[in-house]
Amino acid sequence: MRVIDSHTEGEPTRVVLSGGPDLGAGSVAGRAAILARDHAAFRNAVVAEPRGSDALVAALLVPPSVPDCATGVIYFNTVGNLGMCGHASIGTAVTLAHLDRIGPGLHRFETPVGVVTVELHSADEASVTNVPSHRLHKAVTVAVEGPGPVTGDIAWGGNWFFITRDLPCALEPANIPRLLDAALRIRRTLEEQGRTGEGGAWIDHVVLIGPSDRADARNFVLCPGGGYDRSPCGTGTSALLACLAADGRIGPGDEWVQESIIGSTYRLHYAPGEGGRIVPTIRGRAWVTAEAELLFAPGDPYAAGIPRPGR
Ligand code: PYC
Repeated sequence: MRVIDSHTEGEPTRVVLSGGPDLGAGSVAGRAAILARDHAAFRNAVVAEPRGSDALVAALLVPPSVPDCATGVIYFNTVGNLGMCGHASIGTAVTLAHLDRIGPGLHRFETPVGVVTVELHSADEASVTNVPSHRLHKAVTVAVEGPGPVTGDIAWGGNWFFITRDLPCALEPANIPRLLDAALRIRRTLEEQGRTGEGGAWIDHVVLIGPSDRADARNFVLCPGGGYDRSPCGTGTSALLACLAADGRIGPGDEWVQESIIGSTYRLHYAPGEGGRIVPTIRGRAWVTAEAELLFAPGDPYAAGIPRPGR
Protein backbone atom coordinates (compact mmCIF):
# COMPACT_ATOMS: atom_id res chain seq x y z
CA MET A 1 0.00 0.00 0.00
CA ARG A 2 1.57 3.29 -1.14
CA VAL A 3 1.02 6.34 1.03
CA ILE A 4 2.27 9.89 1.32
CA ASP A 5 2.27 11.57 4.72
CA SER A 6 2.04 15.30 5.31
CA HIS A 7 1.02 17.66 8.05
CA THR A 8 -1.21 20.70 7.74
CA GLU A 9 -0.38 23.30 10.35
CA GLY A 10 0.77 20.44 12.59
CA GLU A 11 -2.07 17.96 11.96
CA PRO A 12 -1.13 14.79 10.04
CA THR A 13 -2.71 13.43 6.85
CA ARG A 14 -1.91 10.11 5.14
CA VAL A 15 -2.93 10.01 1.49
CA VAL A 16 -3.52 6.43 0.31
CA LEU A 17 -2.47 6.25 -3.33
CA SER A 18 -2.89 2.53 -3.98
CA GLY A 19 -3.77 -0.72 -2.28
CA GLY A 20 -7.22 0.31 -1.00
CA PRO A 21 -10.24 -2.03 -1.13
CA ASP A 22 -12.51 -2.34 -4.16
CA LEU A 23 -15.49 -0.10 -3.32
CA GLY A 24 -17.29 -0.57 -6.62
CA ALA A 25 -18.68 2.25 -8.72
CA GLY A 26 -21.08 5.07 -7.86
CA SER A 27 -20.83 8.28 -5.92
CA VAL A 28 -18.06 8.94 -3.45
CA ALA A 29 -20.76 9.09 -0.73
CA GLY A 30 -21.90 5.58 -1.67
CA ARG A 31 -18.37 4.21 -1.71
CA ALA A 32 -17.61 5.92 1.62
CA ALA A 33 -20.59 4.11 3.15
CA ILE A 34 -19.16 0.78 1.92
CA LEU A 35 -15.74 1.66 3.35
CA ALA A 36 -17.35 2.47 6.71
CA ARG A 37 -19.49 -0.68 6.77
CA ASP A 38 -17.17 -3.37 5.36
CA HIS A 39 -13.56 -2.31 5.70
CA ALA A 40 -12.69 -1.67 9.35
CA ALA A 41 -9.58 -3.86 9.01
CA PHE A 42 -8.25 -1.75 6.14
CA ARG A 43 -9.01 1.51 7.97
CA ASN A 44 -7.33 0.31 11.16
CA ALA A 45 -4.30 -0.96 9.29
CA VAL A 46 -3.77 2.52 7.80
CA VAL A 47 -4.58 4.88 10.69
CA ALA A 48 -4.53 2.98 13.99
CA GLU A 49 -1.41 2.22 16.00
CA PRO A 50 1.25 0.95 15.39
CA ARG A 51 1.34 2.76 12.01
CA GLY A 52 -0.87 5.69 12.95
CA SER A 53 -2.53 7.46 15.86
CA ASP A 54 -5.78 9.12 16.94
CA ALA A 55 -4.54 12.39 15.45
CA LEU A 56 -4.06 10.96 11.96
CA VAL A 57 -6.62 11.38 9.17
CA ALA A 58 -6.28 9.23 6.05
CA ALA A 59 -7.39 10.41 2.62
CA LEU A 60 -8.24 7.51 0.33
CA LEU A 61 -8.09 8.65 -3.28
CA VAL A 62 -10.84 7.17 -5.46
CA PRO A 63 -12.03 7.96 -8.99
CA PRO A 64 -14.59 10.80 -8.88
CA SER A 65 -18.16 10.31 -10.11
CA VAL A 66 -18.73 14.05 -10.61
CA PRO A 67 -17.36 15.45 -13.87
CA ASP A 68 -14.47 17.93 -13.66
CA CYS A 69 -13.28 16.70 -10.25
CA ALA A 70 -9.53 16.13 -9.96
CA THR A 71 -10.18 13.24 -7.57
CA GLY A 72 -12.65 11.65 -5.23
CA VAL A 73 -11.47 11.42 -1.64
CA ILE A 74 -12.76 9.59 1.44
CA TYR A 75 -11.42 10.78 4.80
CA PHE A 76 -11.23 8.38 7.73
CA ASN A 77 -9.71 8.15 11.19
CA THR A 78 -9.44 5.54 13.95
CA VAL A 79 -13.21 5.67 14.58
CA GLY A 80 -14.64 5.71 11.06
CA ASN A 81 -15.21 8.13 8.22
CA LEU A 82 -15.20 11.90 8.36
CA GLY A 83 -17.64 13.76 6.10
CA MET A 84 -15.12 16.40 5.12
CA CYS A 85 -11.77 17.38 6.54
CA GLY A 86 -10.21 20.80 6.11
CA HIS A 87 -6.67 19.96 7.08
CA ALA A 88 -6.66 16.72 5.08
CA SER A 89 -8.02 18.51 1.99
CA ILE A 90 -5.10 20.96 2.19
CA GLY A 91 -2.74 18.02 2.81
CA THR A 92 -4.18 16.15 -0.16
CA ALA A 93 -3.77 19.18 -2.43
CA VAL A 94 -0.13 19.62 -1.41
CA THR A 95 0.46 15.87 -1.85
CA LEU A 96 -1.07 15.87 -5.34
CA ALA A 97 1.15 18.85 -6.20
CA HIS A 98 4.17 16.97 -4.83
CA LEU A 99 3.26 14.15 -7.24
CA ASP A 100 2.83 16.65 -10.12
CA ARG A 101 -0.80 15.54 -10.45
CA ILE A 102 -2.12 19.09 -9.97
CA GLY A 103 -0.57 22.52 -10.43
CA PRO A 104 -1.36 25.97 -9.07
CA GLY A 105 -4.99 27.02 -9.58
CA LEU A 106 -8.47 25.67 -8.91
CA HIS A 107 -9.34 21.97 -8.54
CA ARG A 108 -12.49 20.19 -7.41
CA PHE A 109 -12.49 17.23 -5.00
CA GLU A 110 -15.58 15.02 -4.61
CA THR A 111 -16.02 14.19 -0.91
CA PRO A 112 -18.80 12.12 0.70
CA VAL A 113 -20.63 15.31 1.77
CA GLY A 114 -20.23 17.27 -1.44
CA VAL A 115 -17.78 18.76 -3.89
CA VAL A 116 -15.20 21.17 -2.46
CA THR A 117 -13.00 23.52 -4.47
CA VAL A 118 -9.31 23.61 -3.67
CA GLU A 119 -7.06 26.40 -4.83
CA LEU A 120 -3.39 25.51 -4.79
CA HIS A 121 -1.46 28.74 -4.18
CA SER A 122 2.04 27.24 -4.05
CA ALA A 123 3.75 23.92 -3.33
CA ASP A 124 2.83 24.22 0.35
CA GLU A 125 -0.25 26.43 0.60
CA ALA A 126 -3.87 25.91 -0.44
CA SER A 127 -7.39 27.20 0.18
CA VAL A 128 -10.42 24.96 0.45
CA THR A 129 -13.89 26.24 -0.26
CA ASN A 130 -15.88 23.97 1.99
CA VAL A 131 -19.39 22.54 1.80
CA PRO A 132 -22.20 24.88 2.96
CA SER A 133 -22.12 25.22 6.73
CA HIS A 134 -24.83 26.14 9.22
CA ARG A 135 -25.86 26.31 12.86
CA LEU A 136 -28.48 23.79 13.94
CA HIS A 137 -29.05 24.83 17.58
CA LYS A 138 -27.98 27.94 19.48
CA ALA A 139 -27.08 28.02 23.17
CA VAL A 140 -27.64 24.41 24.21
CA THR A 141 -26.82 23.95 27.90
CA VAL A 142 -25.64 20.61 29.25
CA ALA A 143 -24.77 19.80 32.86
CA VAL A 144 -21.36 18.17 32.63
CA GLU A 145 -19.93 16.32 35.59
CA GLY A 146 -16.69 18.12 36.45
CA PRO A 147 -16.81 21.27 34.32
CA GLY A 148 -20.45 21.97 35.40
CA PRO A 149 -23.04 23.62 33.10
CA VAL A 150 -21.64 24.23 29.64
CA THR A 151 -23.48 26.21 26.95
CA GLY A 152 -22.67 25.93 23.27
CA ASP A 153 -23.96 25.80 19.72
CA ILE A 154 -24.43 22.68 17.58
CA ALA A 155 -23.26 23.37 14.04
CA TRP A 156 -22.25 21.67 10.78
CA GLY A 157 -19.06 22.48 8.88
CA GLY A 158 -18.67 19.18 7.03
CA ASN A 159 -18.76 17.30 10.37
CA TRP A 160 -20.90 17.91 13.48
CA PHE A 161 -19.54 20.16 16.23
CA PHE A 162 -20.49 21.37 19.68
CA ILE A 163 -18.85 24.79 20.06
CA THR A 164 -18.51 26.41 23.46
CA ARG A 165 -16.74 29.36 25.05
CA ASP A 166 -17.20 27.87 28.54
CA LEU A 167 -13.66 26.80 29.29
CA PRO A 168 -12.37 24.60 32.12
CA CYS A 169 -9.00 26.43 32.03
CA ALA A 170 -6.92 28.63 29.71
CA LEU A 171 -6.35 27.36 26.17
CA GLU A 172 -2.64 26.72 26.67
CA PRO A 173 -0.61 23.71 25.48
CA ALA A 174 0.28 22.95 29.11
CA ASN A 175 -3.43 22.41 29.79
CA ILE A 176 -4.03 19.90 26.96
CA PRO A 177 -4.74 16.96 29.34
CA ARG A 178 -7.39 19.02 31.22
CA LEU A 179 -8.91 20.35 27.99
CA LEU A 180 -9.08 16.84 26.57
CA ASP A 181 -10.74 15.53 29.71
CA ALA A 182 -13.34 18.34 29.70
CA ALA A 183 -14.08 17.96 25.98
CA LEU A 184 -14.54 14.18 26.36
CA ARG A 185 -16.93 14.75 29.28
CA ILE A 186 -18.91 17.29 27.25
CA ARG A 187 -19.19 14.88 24.33
CA ARG A 188 -20.24 12.02 26.60
CA THR A 189 -22.93 14.21 28.21
CA LEU A 190 -24.25 15.24 24.77
CA GLU A 191 -24.48 11.54 23.87
CA GLU A 192 -26.21 10.63 27.16
CA GLN A 193 -28.75 13.42 26.65
CA GLY A 194 -29.48 12.35 23.08
CA ARG A 195 -28.15 15.55 21.56
CA THR A 196 -27.29 14.94 17.92
CA GLY A 197 -26.75 16.62 14.61
CA GLU A 198 -29.35 16.32 11.85
CA GLY A 199 -30.76 12.85 11.28
CA GLY A 200 -29.46 11.63 14.64
CA ALA A 201 -25.82 12.12 13.60
CA TRP A 202 -23.20 11.73 16.32
CA ILE A 203 -21.65 15.05 17.41
CA ASP A 204 -18.15 13.66 17.21
CA HIS A 205 -16.15 16.88 17.59
CA VAL A 206 -16.10 19.43 20.45
CA VAL A 207 -14.59 22.89 19.96
CA LEU A 208 -13.49 24.99 22.93
CA ILE A 209 -13.05 28.63 21.90
CA GLY A 210 -11.07 31.29 23.72
CA PRO A 211 -9.09 34.47 23.24
CA SER A 212 -5.84 34.71 21.30
CA ASP A 213 -3.27 37.49 21.33
CA ARG A 214 -2.33 36.89 17.67
CA ALA A 215 -5.57 35.81 15.99
CA ASP A 216 -9.32 36.34 16.27
CA ALA A 217 -9.59 33.29 18.54
CA ARG A 218 -7.71 30.21 19.69
CA ASN A 219 -9.31 26.78 19.85
CA PHE A 220 -8.93 23.29 21.22
CA VAL A 221 -10.72 20.67 19.15
CA LEU A 222 -11.56 17.15 20.29
CA CYS A 223 -11.52 14.70 17.36
CA PRO A 224 -13.64 11.53 17.10
CA GLY A 225 -10.94 9.08 18.25
CA GLY A 226 -10.20 11.01 21.44
CA GLY A 227 -7.20 12.86 20.01
CA TYR A 228 -7.10 16.62 19.52
CA ASP A 229 -6.54 18.63 16.36
CA ARG A 230 -3.10 20.19 16.12
CA SER A 231 -4.36 22.41 13.30
CA PRO A 232 -7.12 25.01 13.86
CA CYS A 233 -9.64 22.50 12.38
CA GLY A 234 -11.01 23.55 9.01
CA THR A 235 -14.47 22.03 9.40
CA GLY A 236 -14.71 23.14 13.05
CA THR A 237 -13.85 26.73 12.19
CA SER A 238 -16.32 26.56 9.28
CA ALA A 239 -18.99 25.60 11.82
CA LEU A 240 -17.84 28.43 14.12
CA LEU A 241 -18.09 30.92 11.24
CA ALA A 242 -21.65 29.73 10.58
CA CYS A 243 -22.50 30.55 14.22
CA LEU A 244 -20.75 33.94 14.12
CA ALA A 245 -22.51 34.79 10.83
CA ALA A 246 -25.89 33.75 12.25
CA ASP A 247 -25.26 36.11 15.20
CA GLY A 248 -24.25 38.96 12.87
CA ARG A 249 -20.71 38.99 14.28
CA ILE A 250 -18.95 38.45 10.95
CA GLY A 251 -19.96 39.42 7.42
CA PRO A 252 -19.33 37.92 3.98
CA GLY A 253 -15.69 38.41 2.94
CA ASP A 254 -14.49 39.44 6.42
CA GLU A 255 -11.29 37.64 7.36
CA TRP A 256 -11.22 35.40 10.44
CA VAL A 257 -7.83 34.17 11.69
CA GLN A 258 -8.14 31.03 13.78
CA GLU A 259 -5.29 29.85 15.99
CA SER A 260 -4.92 26.23 17.10
CA ILE A 261 -3.88 25.02 20.53
CA ILE A 262 -0.29 24.62 19.24
CA GLY A 263 -0.21 28.15 17.77
CA SER A 264 -0.68 27.37 14.05
CA THR A 265 -3.25 29.41 12.11
CA TYR A 266 -5.80 29.29 9.28
CA ARG A 267 -7.28 32.32 7.54
CA LEU A 268 -10.96 32.02 6.67
CA HIS A 269 -13.75 34.00 5.11
CA TYR A 270 -17.19 33.09 3.83
CA ALA A 271 -19.65 33.78 1.05
CA PRO A 272 -23.41 33.62 1.58
CA GLY A 273 -24.93 30.26 0.67
CA GLU A 274 -28.51 29.12 0.13
CA GLY A 275 -31.11 28.91 2.90
CA GLY A 276 -29.10 30.95 5.42
CA ARG A 277 -26.05 28.73 5.07
CA ILE A 278 -22.56 30.06 4.52
CA VAL A 279 -19.81 28.77 2.23
CA PRO A 280 -16.49 29.07 4.09
CA THR A 281 -13.01 29.13 2.57
CA ILE A 282 -10.08 27.93 4.68
CA ARG A 283 -6.47 28.83 3.83
CA GLY A 284 -3.52 26.99 5.34
CA ARG A 285 -0.14 25.40 4.73
CA ALA A 286 0.97 21.77 4.54
CA TRP A 287 4.25 19.95 4.06
CA VAL A 288 4.98 16.43 2.85
CA THR A 289 6.81 14.43 5.54
CA ALA A 290 7.18 10.92 4.06
CA GLU A 291 6.69 8.77 1.00
CA ALA A 292 6.15 5.24 2.23
CA GLU A 293 4.96 1.75 1.51
CA LEU A 294 2.97 0.18 4.35
CA LEU A 295 4.20 -3.36 4.97
CA PHE A 296 2.11 -6.22 6.39
CA ALA A 297 4.57 -8.83 7.64
CA PRO A 298 3.30 -12.41 7.98
CA GLY A 299 3.28 -13.27 11.68
CA ASP A 300 2.87 -9.66 12.83
CA PRO A 301 -0.03 -9.94 15.32
CA TYR A 302 -0.78 -6.23 14.88
CA ALA A 303 -0.43 -6.10 11.10
CA ALA A 304 -4.05 -4.97 10.82
CA GLY A 305 -3.60 -2.30 13.50
CA ILE A 306 -4.75 -2.17 17.10
CA PRO A 307 -8.50 -1.42 16.93
CA ARG A 308 -9.97 1.09 19.34
CA PRO A 309 -11.95 -0.55 22.17
CA GLY A 310 -14.95 1.59 21.19
CA ARG A 311 -15.82 5.20 20.70
O1 PYC B 1 -9.44 20.20 9.61
O2 PYC B 1 -11.56 19.73 9.34
C1 PYC B 1 -10.46 19.52 9.85
C2 PYC B 1 -10.31 18.38 10.78
C3 PYC B 1 -11.30 17.58 11.28
C4 PYC B 1 -10.68 16.65 12.12
C5 PYC B 1 -9.33 16.90 12.10
N1 PYC B 1 -9.13 17.96 11.28
